[in-house]
Amino acid sequence: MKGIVTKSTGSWYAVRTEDNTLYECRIVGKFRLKDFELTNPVAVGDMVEFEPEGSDNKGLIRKIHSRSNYIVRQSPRVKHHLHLIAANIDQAVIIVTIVQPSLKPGFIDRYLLMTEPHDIPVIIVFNKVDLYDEESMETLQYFRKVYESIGYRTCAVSALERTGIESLKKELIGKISLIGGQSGVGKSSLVNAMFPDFDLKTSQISDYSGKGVHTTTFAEMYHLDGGGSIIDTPGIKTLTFNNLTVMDVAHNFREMFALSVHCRFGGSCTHINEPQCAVRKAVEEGEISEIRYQNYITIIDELNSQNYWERKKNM
Ligand SMILES: Nc1nc2c(ncn2[C@@H]2O[C@H](COP(=O)(O)OP(=O)(O)OP(=O)(O)O)[C@@H](O)[C@H]2O)c(=O)[nH]1
Ligand SMILES: [Mg+2]
Ligand SMILES: [Zn+2]
Repeated sequence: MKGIVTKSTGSWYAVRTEDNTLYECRIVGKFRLKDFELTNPVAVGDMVEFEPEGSDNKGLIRKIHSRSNYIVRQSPRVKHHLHLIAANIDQAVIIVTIVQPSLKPGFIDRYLLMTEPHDIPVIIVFNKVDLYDEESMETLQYFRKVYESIGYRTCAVSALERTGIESLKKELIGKISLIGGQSGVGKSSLVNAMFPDFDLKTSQISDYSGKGVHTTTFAEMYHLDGGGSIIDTPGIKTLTFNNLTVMDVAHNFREMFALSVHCRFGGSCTHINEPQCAVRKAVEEGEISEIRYQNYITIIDELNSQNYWERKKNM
């Protein structure tokens, strides 16, 4: 039988067939992605073939159909494993907020390193605008400009006061959208504001410390009445990238990659200290955002020191 994976807990998977029957499926055997082992071989959004077992809607996944794209991160638990977040999506909606919790420097850029390799369209949503003071509003305008100038859609909303909710909802109908972001930014609240029927669990303001408590623990797909679906995901604390090379990072900061044809070393320039680097020149001249470049450098430094320790260990 054929179905789509709508929930992944790591030990079992909910699979929905075309006639809307839900099966609880297991998987046997090891699956890999490139050279990495996966903590969860099957992702929400995967199309699978499974064999029903017994009579109580249980099943065994036999085959995963090839994916049009996927979002993958370094496993937060096992360093050299990868964790699939979702597959076969039409767009990623990155939810952030300037306050409560405050926006982690570089978080958006790190998230974009998961969507860019597959050219997945992105909407960056700034939530909780009801809480922003004048300074936060300025920060909001600044970030919106940075990301819109390099071609990402952005919007500012409040799940609490329902600001901007209807226009965001329009962007989601008919598409498969991944909803991602730090914990506590209001991912589930926003989904509830747009689609009250889902009634997703959210954390209460009273037990919410400002840090994020991981109210959503598994990725889960919800079907939209008007067509399409959304995938609510657990909050992310940190994103690191031992699955990427320095060049992968360089090629997936889109405005830098676009300029690299003018670098002396072209597509192999890392834009750090090579001579005649068009990217560094553009940063100096204000054409590339200083903050994007700083975040880029931080990620490259992280990878280089990781590689250094790996080499030491293997000597
Ligand atoms: N003031 C304000 N609070 C909000 C808004 N949206 C969400 N919240 C609050 O933020 C807290 C976290 O909301 P959730 O929807 O559970 O956040 P989440 O991103 O799904 O969190 P995880 O599931 O842990 O990743 C809750 O206390 C919400 O009431 C908003 O627009 N304004
Ligand atoms: Mg949630
Ligand atoms: Zn360069």
